[in-house]
Amino acid sequence: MGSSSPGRSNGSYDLSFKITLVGAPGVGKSSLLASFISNSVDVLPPTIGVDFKIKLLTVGGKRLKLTIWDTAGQEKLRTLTPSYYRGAHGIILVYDVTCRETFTNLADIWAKEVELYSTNQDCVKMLVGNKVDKESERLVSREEGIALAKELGYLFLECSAKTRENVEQCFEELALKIMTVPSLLEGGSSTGVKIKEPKPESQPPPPGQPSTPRPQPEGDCCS
Ligand SMILES: Nc1nc2c(ncn2[C@@H]2O[C@H](COP(=O)(O)OP(=O)(O)O)[C@@H](O)[C@H]2O)c(=O)[nH]1
Ligand SMILES: [Mg+2]
Repeated sequence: MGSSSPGRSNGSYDLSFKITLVGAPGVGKSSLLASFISNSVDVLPPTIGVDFKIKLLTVGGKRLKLTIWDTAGQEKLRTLTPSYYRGAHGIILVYDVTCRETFTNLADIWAKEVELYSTNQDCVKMLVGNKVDKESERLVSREEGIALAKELGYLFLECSAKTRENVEQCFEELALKIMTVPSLLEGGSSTGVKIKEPKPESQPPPPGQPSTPRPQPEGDCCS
């Protein structure tokens, strides 16, 4: 991961940020990323191996390079490794507004993982409720989302990867917030300032290699 220092070699961007997407299987993480990257949400192949995509965009007058890490299906067994979180400037925690379990899991599981593994102390987090196009099937209210985000100290947005409603705003608002955090702009993020030691058994596998599953697989209520 490149640092956030300005003036990278090819001069095509001012700042480089790593953003990680997490959340239960089926909430629409890959769709959200595809929607943001390509402006289309065609049927996606299953994610295999470590997956990240790069998008260049201008936010707040700065040319940004966003490297966005998607989980590679490991979230089904909750085997995300520290490499997903290491050096992240921003983390988007996604739930499905039509699946309550994905919302309760965020506070119980994913927010704790994020706290454990994110190496940038001031890493910006955002709670995102996806699939708002399915309004008639909604089971998590906007107010509940706002309340949880407030409790956790996260940014909050609702969006639809399908209609693209608020998709760009998710990434732009996150990037704008990152740009207000001096410690995230001072470089050094490429190595990460470790504030907590990851669990010894949770070292990341090489890309494409499966990691050792933890017990208690999480069910997928949304697919
Ligand atoms: N209606 C609707 N379906 C969505 C949306 N986002 C994702 N999906 C669907 O939800 C399913 C899971 O999406 P996927 O991106 O694979 O979820 P992931 O496991 O979190 O990466 C797929 O069938 C998607 O087409 C959305 O905003 N609205
Ligand atoms: Mg996926």
